Amino acid sequence: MGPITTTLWIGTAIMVLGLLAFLALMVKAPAANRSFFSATSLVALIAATSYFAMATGHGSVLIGGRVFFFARYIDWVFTTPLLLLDLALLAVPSITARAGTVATLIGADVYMIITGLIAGSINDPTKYIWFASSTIAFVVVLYILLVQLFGDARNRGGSVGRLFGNLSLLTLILWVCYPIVWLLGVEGFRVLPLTAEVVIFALLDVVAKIGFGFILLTSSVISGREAMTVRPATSSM
Ligand code: RET
Repeated sequence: MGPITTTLWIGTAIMVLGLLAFLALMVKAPAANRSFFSATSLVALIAATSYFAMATGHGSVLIGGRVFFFARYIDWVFTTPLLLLDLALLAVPSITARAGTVATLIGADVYMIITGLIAGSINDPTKYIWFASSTIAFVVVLYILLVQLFGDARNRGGSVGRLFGNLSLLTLILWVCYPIVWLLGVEGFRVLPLTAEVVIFALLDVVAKIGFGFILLTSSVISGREAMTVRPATSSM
């Protein structure tokens, strides 16, 4: 088994373990905070599925002699909106009160991944037009997250504001790495060999999904060890 397949199997195992840990944490969680556990567990499940597909050779195709892991984008198109939903649920007491903002956030995010998928599957220079479109949508996502939702979270004050601050900073740092690795990797300028790209994406995916999930779900705000201040509007969704 080569280093790429080994990495993909390790990725699968970590995502499955993360899923089991999140489900175990959900059992003890206050009912009002269950949405965070369901959304984050679904992120781990989808990632485990995608890594399994890639490890077994069913998540990639050859395009002009280069391996293209299309399964990543199927993963990201579902998991990045779910991660953003976690952050939005944290920032606003009721998602419905910010329905327009959250819809724009998730719409821009889905556009970012779909245009990224097209960019990744093209072998001529028009791919950079798709890359640029994707990047513009990424800037919109970051703006809504770091300016609009951050403002909402700060207004909620205390530990919710602090948790949102930490998680959105982690999100900013990790998510910015994705287009950079993509550009340096085999989809872009080929500075990184495929093995390095697969390893770096696996590390990013584990921290952005499982690391993020642990920080969120074990926080006193969400796990219920603190007087409940977060009430996602699950009943009105
Ligand atoms: C692509 C290439 C085109 C330009 C941009 C990209 C951004 C991808 C991002 C992915 C985030 C993934 C996460 C996954 C799992 O947790 C599609 C690489 C802007 C931001 C966080």
